[in-house]
Amino acid sequence: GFTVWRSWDEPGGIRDQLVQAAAANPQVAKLVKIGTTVQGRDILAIKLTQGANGIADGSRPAVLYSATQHAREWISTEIDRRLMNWYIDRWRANDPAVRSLLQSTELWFVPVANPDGYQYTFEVERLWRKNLRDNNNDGLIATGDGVDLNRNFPNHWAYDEEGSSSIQSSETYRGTAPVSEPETAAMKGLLDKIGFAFQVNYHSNGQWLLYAEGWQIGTPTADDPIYYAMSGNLDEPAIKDFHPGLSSDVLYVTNGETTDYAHVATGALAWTPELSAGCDGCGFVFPDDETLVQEEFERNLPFAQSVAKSALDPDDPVSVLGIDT
Ligand code: 0X9
Ligand code: ZN
Repeated sequence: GFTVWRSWDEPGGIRDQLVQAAAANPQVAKLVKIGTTVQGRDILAIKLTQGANGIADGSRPAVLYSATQHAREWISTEIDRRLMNWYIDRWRANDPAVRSLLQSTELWFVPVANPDGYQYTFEVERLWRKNLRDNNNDGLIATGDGVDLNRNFPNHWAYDEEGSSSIQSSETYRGTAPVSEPETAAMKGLLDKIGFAFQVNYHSNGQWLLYAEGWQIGTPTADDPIYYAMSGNLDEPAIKDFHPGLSSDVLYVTNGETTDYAHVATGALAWTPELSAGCDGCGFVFPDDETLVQEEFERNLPFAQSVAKSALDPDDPVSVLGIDT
């Protein structure tokens, strides 16, 4: 067994932990089923806000921390899960800053946006990326199956072959239509319903802090000064040693990508942090090492907190955070 990593299905796994976190903290946490996967698993979100179960979803300024659209990127689930627990623990300990934050703001967590694929990486193929769509309908999951959930959103879906692929076996296969996948519909439904001020969509790896839009180089939204202010610069990045920048510019172009949709269709400012590998050459396989995982969490905590604090006044992080646009 692993020290750190837990699958979705196992007893005490991520699914159970989300259910239990909500059940144990009904005054601040609400479990929301946002959809059902191709194979029938629940897609689960947790909302944290004071009086979570007695107040309508989306009635306060909101932030979404999502993770593991790509099955193999386990560190992203772990960062998201630890962040959720950090807020719950601080709330339980009566931390005045967290109490006050959660009276005014909703923090949403989707630690596993692709539960089928995530489970598959524990049981069958550690480096699986996509969902478990049976592309050729042969009743089996094999190489060639799956849709890249981060290419299946409506914004500029299928815009070109560089940013996504029409070929089923490609790792960036976009699916047969925008939102063809139930996992995409679940995330899109949540984005549409809540209207988040910010989304932080954790992926791995490479230590990038990417912001939308990323469907072509020079996409005009990068002129939003708040992105610059909140992401920092090369000398002083908002996440230590993460290179900030427009996703298409510093990494590569994508289309049908999640944060582009969140930005253009729902008005969120949306980032894709590409978390650390954990060692030179570890790639997507972050070491099963509590110290390294906790270090990665602590590295990511300040930016996650800044985003949460800014939700109260998303147009003016300057006044909230004291940073200069
Ligand atoms: O390709 C992706 O979906 C993300 N990288 S990953 O290695 N985790 O697969 C990056 C998406 C960020 N958006 C753009 N680069 N436009
Ligand atoms: Zn990814």
